[in-house]
Amino acid sequence: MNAETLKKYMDIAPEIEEAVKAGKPVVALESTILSHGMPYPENLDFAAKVEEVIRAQGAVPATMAIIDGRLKAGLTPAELERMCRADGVLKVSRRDLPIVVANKLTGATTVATTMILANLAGIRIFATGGIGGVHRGGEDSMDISADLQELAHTPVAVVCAGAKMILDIGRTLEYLETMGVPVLGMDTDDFPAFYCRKSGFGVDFNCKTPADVAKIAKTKWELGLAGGMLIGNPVPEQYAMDFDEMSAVIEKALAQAEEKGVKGKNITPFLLAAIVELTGGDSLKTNIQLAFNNARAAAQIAVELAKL
Ligand code: PSU
Ligand code: MN
Repeated sequence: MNAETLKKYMDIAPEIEEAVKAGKPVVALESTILSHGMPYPENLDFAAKVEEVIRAQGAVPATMAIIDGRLKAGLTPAELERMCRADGVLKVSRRDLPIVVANKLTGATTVATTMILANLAGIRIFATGGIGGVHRGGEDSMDISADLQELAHTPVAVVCAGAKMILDIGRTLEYLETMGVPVLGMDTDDFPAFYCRKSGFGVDFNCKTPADVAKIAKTKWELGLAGGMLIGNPVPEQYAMDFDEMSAVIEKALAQAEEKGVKGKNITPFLLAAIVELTGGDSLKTNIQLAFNNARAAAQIAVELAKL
């Protein structure tokens, strides 16, 4: 997209635009985690603090959203508040993007859409909580998050705490392999399972330091290999939840979804809210801490990438 067309559709905060131009570290953040992944007002507190975590490492945060049809990189406090209140805020994945923009609607960006906006703004590193993936029973329903296709095509490295067990983690990793997406571990051999540090499935390479990740990202893109990378960063030990306990909670949440006939784009937000309720809010604390942990790692990776 040329600069003129970009300006027609997108507002990039001056601080972010300058940092990108100067080759300084910038980290993208998504807004679906705010609007459809966490309750109000905890999401508002989180939204402000996660930006501070990134700044503390010497990087610039860039939260993405679509507001009244404008693509946004970097939100004002009032815009963050609007995303967190989530009143009339749509969940926007790749297929929804032209509809929301053309009709001047307001929406939160998923991992897929945040990658698209980050790429438009020239940002290569993105921190989230968990990614979408192949849903359990996906071999019949064909419910596979657009996040996975995006990782195959768009050159952004996504730092996550793995995937929730609401998904079929084995098939999610198989899909990423088929699509040619490197899956790296942040000092782990095991791909993490969001609330828990291990999923029982391996990563392609265990990176001991943020510099190791930056070196692989730089190499991938210099080689002209299209698409992104996924970095699995396990939740810190003290916030990790019991695997068996969470497995039982997730079974219950899935049963509720089935009973209520929840489908399509509503299934992920439904399950996230059900899990918070079933754990009496404990899962939310873990969710917030793992997202901070990912923001910190992503900022460190962005700092290392800026040195190369
Ligand atoms: N998984 C989480 N938390 C989240 C999401 C997924 O643990 O907030 C959000 C992300 O924005 C992700 C989206 O991109 O849900 C995936 O939705 P779907 O499965 O409909 O593609
Ligand atoms: Mn889906």
